[in-house]
Amino acid sequence: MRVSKTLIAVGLGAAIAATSFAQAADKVTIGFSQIGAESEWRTANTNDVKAAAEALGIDLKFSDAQQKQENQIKAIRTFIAQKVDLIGFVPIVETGWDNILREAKRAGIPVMIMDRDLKVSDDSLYVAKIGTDSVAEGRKQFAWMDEYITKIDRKPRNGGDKINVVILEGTVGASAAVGRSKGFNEALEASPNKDRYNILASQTGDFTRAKGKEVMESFLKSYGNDIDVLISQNDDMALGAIQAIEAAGLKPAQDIIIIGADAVKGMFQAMIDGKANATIECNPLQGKLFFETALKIINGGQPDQKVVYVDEGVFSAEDAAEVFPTRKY
Ligand code: GYE
Repeated sequence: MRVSKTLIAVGLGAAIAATSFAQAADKVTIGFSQIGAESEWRTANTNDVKAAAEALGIDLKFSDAQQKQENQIKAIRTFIAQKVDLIGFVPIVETGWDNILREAKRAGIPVMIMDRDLKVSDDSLYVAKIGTDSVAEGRKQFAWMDEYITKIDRKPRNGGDKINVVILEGTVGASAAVGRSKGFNEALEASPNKDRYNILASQTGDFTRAKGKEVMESFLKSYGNDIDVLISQNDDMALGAIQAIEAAGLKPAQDIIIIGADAVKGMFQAMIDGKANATIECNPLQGKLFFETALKIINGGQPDQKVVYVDEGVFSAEDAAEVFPTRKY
């Protein structure tokens, strides 16, 4: 029975169409809890999840948690009651998953994680994870900033002796925020240029454009002409911050160097328009690998690797126009 599920799921559309009604009813069912729609990245991720499931003939039960962990826990509980073949979810924050994952384990339903990392007391509570390496992304944000400051021989705007940096953090407790902060701070501490930087402020903008704008407005009010660099833990917050910077009569990408994360189209456009300097790629197209791995697990196999981090690049204003036509999200 398990084997025939794979054949149906990975078979061509025509093969699925040709199966009997009984076989079609035997489709693999996967429950997936997404965190919401906070960013352009997330929209691309959701679209990719839905398209990948459809391409593999999977019956996807998709649930949107509207940025609330409690909604994710409820959705997972519902999937358990529905006896789905596998549960997938994006952990909105790192902690607080032990109990619900134990419930899934007791019910014999395998769980897979997508995108963000989580911390559980027992790693056997999930079978596989497909995601992105946020610590590496934070390190790359520092490295790009440091090289660029050196390259253009940037001097502090306020005439002082430190390059002043503000940071827009992502959702509090989310691995994508925790990891990016960790990577950035580690790289800063380890840098021979450490002393040329001063972190003026670091605050959450919840990964949204609106919050990014709002928090940047307050940074500008407090630190006015001191700010040299904005490190934004995603592109959407950077795009909101650009509006605040322009409204304050400053030139984004010049007065304030802007470095984001995600590499979404909106940020490419901002770089092409000369309003942002760089973005560290975070690839949301994880659906195909995720569901192929899920099918393997459902049919009694093992994932090739328990944790897979997808490949990611770095893009700057210099190559934005050339790369833009090849971008998929
Ligand atoms: O960077 C951000 C999103 O978890 C990696 O979440 C993801 C982050 C992404 O909303 O834009």
